[in-house]
Amino acid sequence: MAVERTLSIIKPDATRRNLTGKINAIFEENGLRIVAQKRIWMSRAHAKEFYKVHAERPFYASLVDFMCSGPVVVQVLEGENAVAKNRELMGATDPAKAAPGTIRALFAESIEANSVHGSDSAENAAREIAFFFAQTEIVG
Ligand code: IDP
Ligand code: MG
Repeated sequence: MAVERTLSIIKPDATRRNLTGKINAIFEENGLRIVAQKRIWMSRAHAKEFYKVHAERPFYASLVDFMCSGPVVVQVLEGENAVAKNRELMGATDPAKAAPGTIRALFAESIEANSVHGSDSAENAAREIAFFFAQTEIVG
């Protein structure tokens, strides 16, 4: 295993319900360190660009609207196997299928408003971190 970084987003459904601290506690209790974090309100252009891999999917327009519906907290998490570890802590995309105790099982409102985003590969993590953060904004 190696120390990795991954990009996490606490989505608008979770910031609206003041869940940032509870979600961050789950990361920290499970060995992921928050090495950069900021609260932003994504523009439509940014949301469309960030999720462009899903541009042909039927849920794309609604997903873009949702991601712009309120503030989000974007963060860089660091730790052993951080990409896979974060995906494990998040749980399945559909909260109905997420394992008990995972962030989505605990907090998600729906398959769309599912509280968190996490990069799905080391390659995408690097791309997504660069999308949101300058090198000088990340500790270490
Ligand atoms: P992931 O976030 O677990 O990696 P993806 O398949 O990459 O899931 O989908 C990106 C995001 O799009 C999901 O987190 C969720 O917000 C939304 N989404 C995915 N599938 C659906 C769907 O079937 N209906 C509505 N929204 C969806
Ligand atoms: Mg994904």
